[in-house]
Amino acid sequence: MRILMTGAAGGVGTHLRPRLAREGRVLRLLDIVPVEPGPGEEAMTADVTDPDAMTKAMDGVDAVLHLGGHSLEQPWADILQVNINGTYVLLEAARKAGVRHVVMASSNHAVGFHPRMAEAPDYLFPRPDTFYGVSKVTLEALGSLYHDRYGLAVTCLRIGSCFERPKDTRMLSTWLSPDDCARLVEAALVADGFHIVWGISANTRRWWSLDEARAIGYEPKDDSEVYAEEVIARYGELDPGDIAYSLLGGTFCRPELHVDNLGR
Ligand code: 15L
Repeated sequence: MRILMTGAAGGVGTHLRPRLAREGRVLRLLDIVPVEPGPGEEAMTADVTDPDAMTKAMDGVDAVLHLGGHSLEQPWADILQVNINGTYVLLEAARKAGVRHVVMASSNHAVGFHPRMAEAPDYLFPRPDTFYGVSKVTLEALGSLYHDRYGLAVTCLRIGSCFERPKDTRMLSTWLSPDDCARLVEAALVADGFHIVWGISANTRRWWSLDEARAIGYEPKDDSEVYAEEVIARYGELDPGDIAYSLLGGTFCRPELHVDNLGR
């Protein structure tokens, strides 16, 4: 089995590479910056918005894991080209190559302006908090289209915060451990149909449902609670009046994230 991983040099890609390694599996690592392949890996330096390069990248591929694109807020033109057009180019190349399964990194920021709730349901209606969030809504919409129109199996992961450990108090709720991320990706890589699932660990303080992710076979094993004492001692409890606590997207919802303030 050959899996094409876009955005392989990024944070999530770097966590996943060793965790997705399997006997008989080849990971084709694609990124805009060069990546050094290890055993069981092959690498390709390419831009996801380049249709010819993406056609080549799909050759002999059974499944795609799309992590490429901007992972934070950027000016509209960059989001449009890299995240939105890049996802279209990728899906189009996958369809033409007859790739069966596509797993894509969406984000909690697709729904970031929803108020925090005890357990937000799966398939929560889009309420993006940034242009970046809009691009994740579009990614989900494109995935839905390519499933319904062309029959691709597509799973979109509304990832919370995928880091080695929670970096602040909000992440006690939104954390996805790298090991659980790999478990979720493994389940998604063989899921049929179209799904949008939350990408979080089994955090005691989680704000989001795990039902749909469990329905495709994800069994999270980690819980951020083991870090709670240390994180709270350092950062304190979340202030209920703060956007970081009252809205799902946290600080991405802050007015100062307006694109005029991004230095361009
Ligand atoms: C995301 O979508 C970002 O890519 C990541 O850097 C984190 O900030 C994460 O969301 C989050 O909400 O913690």
